[in-house]
Amino acid sequence: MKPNEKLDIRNILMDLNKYRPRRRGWTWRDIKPIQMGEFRYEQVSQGLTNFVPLPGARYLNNIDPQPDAVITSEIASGRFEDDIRRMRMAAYHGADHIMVIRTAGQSHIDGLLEGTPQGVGGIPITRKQVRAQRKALDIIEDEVGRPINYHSYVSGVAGPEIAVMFVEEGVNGAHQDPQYNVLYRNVNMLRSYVDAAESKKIMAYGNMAQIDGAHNANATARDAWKVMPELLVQHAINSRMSERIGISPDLICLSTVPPAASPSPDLKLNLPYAIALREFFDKYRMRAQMNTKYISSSTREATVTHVLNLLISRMTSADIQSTITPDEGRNVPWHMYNIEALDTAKQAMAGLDDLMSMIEFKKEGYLPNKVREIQERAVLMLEEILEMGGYFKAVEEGMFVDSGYYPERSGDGIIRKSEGGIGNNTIIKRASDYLAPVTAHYGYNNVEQYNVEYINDPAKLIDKCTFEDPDLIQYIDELDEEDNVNNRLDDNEKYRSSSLIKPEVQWLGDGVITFDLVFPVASDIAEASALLVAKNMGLLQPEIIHVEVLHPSEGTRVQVKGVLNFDIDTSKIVIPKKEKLLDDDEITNYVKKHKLKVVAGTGGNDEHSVGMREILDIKHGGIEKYGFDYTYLGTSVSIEKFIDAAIEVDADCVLISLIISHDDIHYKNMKKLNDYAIEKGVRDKLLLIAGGTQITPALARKQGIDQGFARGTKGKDVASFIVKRHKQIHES
Ligand code: Z98
Repeated sequence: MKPNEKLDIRNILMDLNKYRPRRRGWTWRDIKPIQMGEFRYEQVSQGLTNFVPLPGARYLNNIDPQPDAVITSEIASGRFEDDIRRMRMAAYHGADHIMVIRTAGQSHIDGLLEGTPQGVGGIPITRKQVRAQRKALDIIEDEVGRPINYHSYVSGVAGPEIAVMFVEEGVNGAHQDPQYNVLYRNVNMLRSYVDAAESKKIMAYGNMAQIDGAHNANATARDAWKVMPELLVQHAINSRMSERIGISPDLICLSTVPPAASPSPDLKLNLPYAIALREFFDKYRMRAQMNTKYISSSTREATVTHVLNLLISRMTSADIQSTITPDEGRNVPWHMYNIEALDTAKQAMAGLDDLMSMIEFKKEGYLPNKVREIQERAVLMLEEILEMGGYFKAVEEGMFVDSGYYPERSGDGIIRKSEGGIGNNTIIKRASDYLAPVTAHYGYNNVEQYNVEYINDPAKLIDKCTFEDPDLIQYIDELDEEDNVNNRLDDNEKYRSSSLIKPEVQWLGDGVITFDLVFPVASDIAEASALLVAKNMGLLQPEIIHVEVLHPSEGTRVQVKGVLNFDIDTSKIVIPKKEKLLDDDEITNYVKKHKLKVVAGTGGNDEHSVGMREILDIKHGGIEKYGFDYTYLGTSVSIEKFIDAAIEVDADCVLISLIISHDDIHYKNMKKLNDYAIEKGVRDKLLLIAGGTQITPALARKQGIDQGFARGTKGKDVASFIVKRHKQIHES
């Protein structure tokens, strides 16, 4: 695949029955310090072959340092075929852990689903869907040049069946934690632990990474920061069980979330917790999820929480860094939020590279005292659980997700009965001659009664099982005639195979757009007005997705979404031709021959000089390299001074950088520049060029200057333009 080619979903679906995964098991990043451009990075991994760098990287030769931690993108649009395209976007932005959220209620389904029905809040996890996504990820990982881990959930009443299917299909990681079933899905406790034993054994065989479910306690508890001691207990129960069953400690990942979020004193609460956790569980891996409990629909707020959490990840450790934030608060899992969150992690982690080689934690005082206190509370809780008669008894007594700070108790913990819940009474004791001729099976299997040679390899009794011979797998295609991927692809085929497009947020052709408005009124009137705007714009299904008070009476910001009901025919669009640039030698020879001179600076009250230096300095490929003689006037230069200086040094061209755009000041200054050059009688022999992020070239020319250069301009664009225009004027 080339970056400019689209993934063909129909092609991925073709011959899926013959697809075989390339590998089993989890892959960590290949971590090694790298010199990248001008900078040395310590906490980094190998770079990508194809990638989309951070926006600011354009000033740094488009470097794209990849952090040491595996980076997760959680994806769940309800249609797996659209999620495949999003996975590709995510991989280009640095995700190598694609976690697929499953559809609401699947944890209560006692068996595997087949086909590819459309999901709600996630996608139905089925063999066909898993296979198609793993196959697509093979293509995507070749493109980016890095293995990508594929992940979903092995909890719920079909845990062991799903675990088997995952190992068969090359799924690389999964959530597995019986406590999740018990507390949040009310699945019977005994059944959950029996299933977990089997599931973990299978995951261990498949070298899958396991993520536990402790983080759900702080998402559920009323005062999340009070649940810290319990979180340690939950991690202990699941990780110890997993290791005893055979999962390698290197693949046991503790799902940790900083329990509090600003405006609470974030670091004071979360840092001691993170240290307490890492000290107790140093042989396991940390999967750092961000706090999702205290976020609203503000993506900005979510991003700040995410960055503070990333700081904790950098100060302690994170082997897997999650990037879920803006989606979770809005419940709108859209492409752009996946990508925003990935960029947030990438940017913050690169920015915080090697932090701990420069600072250290205090060895006395608040921090170590608090760490110790959390650990002591956790140990006390575990001791009380043992005294009570063990885990099941403790759950019956409501010991978990109680909002008191242990040993304080509020009496609002989740209570489950050993005899209750989904799947109660479904455990059948194995008969004394029980036999399951399969690879990776928990508990006794009596193989020696049949063939003592196969005691460690029971599948040999039937030659092979599906783990050794994938041809034995029953691949079932679509079962539902209506609700399947073929129909969905047919429905929006025109957006795949014609020149028609529509904007989208999550599904091809969904037509959803969003926009921001500010009204000078209180929020209730602003919301109603925003809906009226959407209606008058012709949008279908208008909805308010976010409201922020700028001032109780002076202003309200409203974000609106709606659906466009027309297509855009790209074959009818006239795309402005890109200016063909002269080659380097031609520019250099001309500049030298004519001894071209330039005066440059940032105009008006503008202090932003980075962009201008990029255009001028030889180091960044600026015009200096072509032999231009330039006079740099500095920042906040008056408009008159540009022209006066040009006259003084007999320059051929003025370069003015205008970043600030409030009240169109950038355009006003361009006009002023042109007027003053005319007034001074030098307009004919002086080229006037403006640059800045908010400049539209056509609007710049309208102010009378020769050209405007917008975001992304390089020195060569400017140099080539000056030479061409100079030639036109002087050689025609
Ligand atoms: C996350 N976005 O962790 P159903 N098993 C465990 C879980 O933690 C979860 C599930 C299963 C969060 C999601 N976790 C929270 C141990 C969910 C999900 O199908 O929703 O019940 O399973 O990344």
